[in-house]
Amino acid sequence: MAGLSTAAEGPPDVDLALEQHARYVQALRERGLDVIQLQPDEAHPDATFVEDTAIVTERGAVLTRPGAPSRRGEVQSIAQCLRNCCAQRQSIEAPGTVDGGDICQAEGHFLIGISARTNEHGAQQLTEHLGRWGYTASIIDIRNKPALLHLKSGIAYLGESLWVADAAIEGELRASRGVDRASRVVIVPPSEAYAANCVRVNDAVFVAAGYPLMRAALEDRGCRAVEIEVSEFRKMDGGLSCLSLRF
Ligand code: CIR
Repeated sequence: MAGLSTAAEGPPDVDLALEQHARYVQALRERGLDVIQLQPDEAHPDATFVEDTAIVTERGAVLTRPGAPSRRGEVQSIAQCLRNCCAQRQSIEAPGTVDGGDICQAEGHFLIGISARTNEHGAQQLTEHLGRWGYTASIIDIRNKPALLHLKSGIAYLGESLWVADAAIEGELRASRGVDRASRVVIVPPSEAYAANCVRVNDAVFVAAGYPLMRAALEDRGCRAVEIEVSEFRKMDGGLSCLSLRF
């Protein structure tokens, strides 16, 4: 695989990655989701991280313009696919850039991370599109947190005012509009920072396998934690949320 990576963990084992992906898809189905699987896209080695190409809401979808030029061609196939699922579609236009990994929805509010991938123009355009559909949005600047590729590398919203946050970003999260005082925040142990990228899927929370402290912390909060192996995607800086667009 020739995708983008800063992980310095060596190249992924492609056969194992395919196995892990198949198990991820199976786990989504077991939680009651219908899954549309796209064909492999040989020209775009990061295309498996579909989350970055669109923001899909109940009221419409925004196709992104990914911050990494090598990923911009991924959007076309997602646009094609979403044509059948979302009547309302908008797009981020140059000079705006947005990666879906920087967008965290919490009920009717969206947190938008300004990062190396998502810029202010993109955030502004996205805020306007979402606003037309009745959603609010606010910004968290993570450019001074190089360990976080995307906002959702460091935070997750699990519903019912329950959040997960990397210690490095907890303060910014708590200060954000959309995060009320009643919110509960699970702080991710620094040794398990990668596991901050977890995902609520109906009655379960998917958490990366191999992070026992995070799993226990989620279970302490009453979550049904389901461990998913994503070691080969971690090598490409990807995580659980990046591998699907859920709506
Ligand atoms: C990239 O650098 O764009 C990919 N190798 C990883 C993208 C991961 N996506 C995400 O966290 N939403």
